[in-house]
Amino acid sequence: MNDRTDEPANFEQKWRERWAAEQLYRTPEGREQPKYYGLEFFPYPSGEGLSVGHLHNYVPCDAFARYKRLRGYNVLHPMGWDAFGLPAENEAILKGRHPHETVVRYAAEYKRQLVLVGCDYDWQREIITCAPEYYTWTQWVFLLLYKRGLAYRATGSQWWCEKCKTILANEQVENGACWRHADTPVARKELEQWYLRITAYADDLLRDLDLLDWPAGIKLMQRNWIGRSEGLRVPFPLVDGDGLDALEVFTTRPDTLYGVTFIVMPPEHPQLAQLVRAEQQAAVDEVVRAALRRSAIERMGTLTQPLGSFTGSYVRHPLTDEQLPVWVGDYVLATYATGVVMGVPAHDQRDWDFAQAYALPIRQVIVATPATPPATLLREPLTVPGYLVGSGPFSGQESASACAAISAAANEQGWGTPTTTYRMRDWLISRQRYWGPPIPMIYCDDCGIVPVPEQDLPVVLPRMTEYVPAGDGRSPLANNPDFVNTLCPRCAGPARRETDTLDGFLDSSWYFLRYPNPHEHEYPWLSEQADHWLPVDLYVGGAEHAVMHLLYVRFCTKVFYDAGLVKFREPFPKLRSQGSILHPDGKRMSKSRGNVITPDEVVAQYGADATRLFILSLGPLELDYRWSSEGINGMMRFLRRIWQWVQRWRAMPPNTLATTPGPRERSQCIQQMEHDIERLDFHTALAALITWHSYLQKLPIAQVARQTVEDLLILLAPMAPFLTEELWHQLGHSDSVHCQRWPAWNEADLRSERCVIVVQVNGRRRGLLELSTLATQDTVVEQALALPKIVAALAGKQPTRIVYVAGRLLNLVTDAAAEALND
Ligand code: ANZ
Ligand code: ZN
Ligand code: ZN
Repeated sequence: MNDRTDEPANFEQKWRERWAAEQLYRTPEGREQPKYYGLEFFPYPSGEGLSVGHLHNYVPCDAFARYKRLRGYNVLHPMGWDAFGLPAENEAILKGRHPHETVVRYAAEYKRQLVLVGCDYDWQREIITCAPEYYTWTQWVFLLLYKRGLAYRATGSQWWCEKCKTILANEQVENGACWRHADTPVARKELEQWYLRITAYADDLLRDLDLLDWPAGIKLMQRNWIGRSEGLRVPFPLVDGDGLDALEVFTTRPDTLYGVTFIVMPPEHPQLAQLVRAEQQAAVDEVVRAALRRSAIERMGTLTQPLGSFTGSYVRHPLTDEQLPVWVGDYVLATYATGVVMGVPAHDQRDWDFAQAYALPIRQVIVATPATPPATLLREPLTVPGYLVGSGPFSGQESASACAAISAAANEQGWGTPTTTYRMRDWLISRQRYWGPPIPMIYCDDCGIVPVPEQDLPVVLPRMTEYVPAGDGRSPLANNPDFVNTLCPRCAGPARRETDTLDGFLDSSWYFLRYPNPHEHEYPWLSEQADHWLPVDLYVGGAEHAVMHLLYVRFCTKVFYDAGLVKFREPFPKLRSQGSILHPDGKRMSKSRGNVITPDEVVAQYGADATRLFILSLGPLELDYRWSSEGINGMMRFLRRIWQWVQRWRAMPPNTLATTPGPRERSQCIQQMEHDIERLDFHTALAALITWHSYLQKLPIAQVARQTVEDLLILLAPMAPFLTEELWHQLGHSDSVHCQRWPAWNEADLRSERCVIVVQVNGRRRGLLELSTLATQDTVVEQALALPKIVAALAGKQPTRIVYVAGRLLNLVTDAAAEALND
């Protein structure tokens, strides 16, 4: 008896092959059923392969797509490869291979691992961004942006990483270092580059955040990243400007205008040299040199002493006509707003620190309560709003109304302009690297910049053996004369191609539109398909993409919408992020630490179903968890119990009399599972199923109807697809368990036992709730909070304490009341 048929190794591989051969997960063509489009961030296939950590993204999404299929949805659940870009190229360089080779190999390996754990992707729709069939349309997207005035070329001082040997977008600079090379401080380099005008969509991107069902943290990061500020621009006329007439500042606190005692410009300011007087030159040069060595964090933070020096120039205050000194200071950002700050040390922390460091005058113009005189000696800046003093005609007003009044006066009298500024910059899209779609632009001496005509796409990335960047600021494509030299599409004269390539984030900014028609030759996507499948119903991926990918893809979608190419403004109305899976020792898994656990080793030992169940049993998706072999062992025991129970049932003589036992337990289980799975709470859905099975297991097997066994298998199928398929066939079926219908629960089964719960707010009776006796505390609270009378009684407050006497009484206590009770 060494032939254990319940060993997963004996049946899992069989089903992998059969499902693939039968194309079980092929996306249906029909339009009668409701659609479900589920998507996970497509990975960049790296040589390390998948770790079990990646499964925390893919397995719950897979189980959910399977569940949706059983619920009668037409499911589109595709997978592809984000294969262009720096990480893929760097890895190929490291391995001494060509990226063309490595990405294809790595992608095949990822696919094998995803199939291994039972993922149900429709592989007919697999896409890879480095294939000409795909990047034709990435180049087309760039041309679309160009035609709409959203792509432009400009020279600027850019962040350069010495290790990546390329320009980085602002988003790719973290703490003054490269996002991929934390040990490599970025440097400034002057280059002519292509930009995408994402700032034109700043307000739309901000406003539509309200439409999104996304994790609050990610929305907040986007909001901060966009960084909208309303304020006033004020030019301060120069006393002796040597050709320059004024320095314009931006302030969000016009109410502090009378408190300005100096003006500060950053070391990078283009007009700085013009303003420095001979006596100050040496000191200013020293500050500029020292500042450029500091990281952005050091410069902007309040922890380090600001560096500064007087320039020797003065401006005039537009209202008081007073002369104010112009300083250079490294806490001012050259790229934010106007790049010049009015120093109000009495009311701004950084200005205060600067004034303290360089003994500059401090003038208080805001007081906390009306009509109090300013302090004789201010000990710290008063940064909160208050009432104006020493502010001419505006004295006595409260900060908010003074801001409005001063802005209006500035506008009327012409000495200032109310404006909105954004922290976000335009998206720097050119890379001086080989591994990306060539930017489809041509330079002609006679015609200037000429876009490649659409019918000439793709501009094929030539195969080059020398693709490693030299670090001279030029793309390796510049060394390929066959690529560079071309004819001008307009005048047919000799011309040169753009040799920079597109940032990898453009590839991922439209890929979700490709899956509905991955093999389309004439268009990037077909509206008939896009209108049907999009937007994506559920998008799941790591929170590390909060600002880059997730902002760019929203921007591109809005451009497509404005161009009439899609009917929706947001690609992903619902987003979830999964937490990490840590090694049992609590550390992150990484190849350098040598602690990566692979799906291969785990599946070989426990089987794919037990691996899946363990991941699904962990808890809320967004949290981090440790890997644990005890946990998987527990899941393996559960699967074995199911197996043995079904075998016992099969061994019974056919019994047509058995009726469905415990209808209430059954309905309760199904109802609970639906509720939980819709929230991706597979851990509690699984618990409900285990509870039902424990109940059934205690019954004499002769009392169990075939229907009950089959229901149980279907309910388990999304989570444990292999075992359920095997048992389903053992029950005599020839079709797949994954093509069945999710069993229905019965209202009547649950209704039988109801109870009436008294709902109190702060101990006073405010309403009644009739519910099933089985309702959990969460459900009771949820429903109580929806009662109009309770909403009224709470008056917008959140209960801070909840007292629940099961089936009888619920008391919601708010903070204020709790405090009153304590008094
Ligand atoms: C005077 C003032 C007085 C300010 C006060 C604040 C408080 P947010 O809200 O982030 O937009 N600022 C303007 N441009 C800057 C630059 N290029 N680099 C560094 N700081 C700059 O910040 C706007 C405020 O940041 C502006 O308002 C300005 O300081 C400063 F009691 O002006 B304020
Ligand atoms: Zn780098
Ligand atoms: Zn020409």
